Amino acid sequence: MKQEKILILGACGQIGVELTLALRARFGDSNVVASDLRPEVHPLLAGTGPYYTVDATDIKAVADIVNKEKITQIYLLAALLSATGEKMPLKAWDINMNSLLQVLELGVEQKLTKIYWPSSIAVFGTTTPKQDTPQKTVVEPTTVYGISKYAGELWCQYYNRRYGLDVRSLRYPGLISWKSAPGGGTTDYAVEIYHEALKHKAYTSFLSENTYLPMMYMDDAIRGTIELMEAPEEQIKSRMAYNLSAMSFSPAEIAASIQKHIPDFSISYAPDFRQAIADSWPSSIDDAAARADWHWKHEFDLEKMTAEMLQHLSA
Ligand code: NAD
Ligand code: AKB
Repeated sequence: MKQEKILILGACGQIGVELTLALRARFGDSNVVASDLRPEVHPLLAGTGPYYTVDATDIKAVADIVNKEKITQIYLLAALLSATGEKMPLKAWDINMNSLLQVLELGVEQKLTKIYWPSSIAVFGTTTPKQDTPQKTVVEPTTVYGISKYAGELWCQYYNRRYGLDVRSLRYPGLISWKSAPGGGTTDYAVEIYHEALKHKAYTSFLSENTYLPMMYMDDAIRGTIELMEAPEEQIKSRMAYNLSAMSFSPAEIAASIQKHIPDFSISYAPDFRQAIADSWPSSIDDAAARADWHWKHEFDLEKMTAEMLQHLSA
């Protein structure tokens, strides 16, 4: 069997760092080429394998790496997330859409075996059922980020139907990690709170007390991504992104779980522009299709995640 060689675009971000390390452990360091817009590789990736500085929207530069490194699969993670996207909507559209369209074209031209591109719960909007949001439902995103993700899902489905390109996608919830920092999303509070709890025993949340959002620990997200990518092709019945779920909690609930370890931790609330984004998203997600089609199963709930986050961040 031909050795697969993976290119990751956006490898220095919150997901990219951990996904690059996990894929390198699985396929060998030299078979996973990391790249990002950042001139310097992320410290956790330094010395672990090849790294290129490249703009994911510069298709010629990306194609040059694909040819030079004999790349067979691309994981496209470069994007502007929900909160940053609202500050610069046209730039977010440009980065999120053009990188995807060009990678899809490259996939066809270069006969890539697989492409991974993540979507988000941000595809859903205020007209979507809020609890246990189904895989297929009303989809009217209100943020530029959500619009780009939904349009992207349709493009992925189009390239699969029209050209047979094996492109796979997940609608991640908010991801919580200790190795790498989040990059400008609405769910970032659920990472910041652990850092502040350990440093200052206090946190001011930019989302209100009872704002419930779907969330997931990074270990589950990385395992789910690899399982999706390794599932036999006939199991992938949706070429729109799969809903993916693990837990749902509010700022008050994550604070209560931290107080079990740090009893004098206190939380206060000062909602900002991100509250409106959170209010437009589901509170919980129904991921029955992922569980049935390729046997997705999460491992971390809020209590298990809090124990791990505090242990790793205080080590
Ligand atoms: P991040 O912001 O932490 O990382 C994105 C990386 O892309 C950064 O290192 C940035 O330097 C890089 N980048 C930005 N523009 C680029 C460009 N033009 N060319 C090359 N690199 C560029 O984001 P993340 O959280 O790691 O997200 C990765 C993907 O997963 C994104 O598509 C995001 O929408 C999706 N996603 C993330 C979450 C989450 O909670 N982290 C949830 C849902 C979906
Ligand atoms: C964000 O908050 O923008 C991301 C996401 C849920 O897509 N974490």
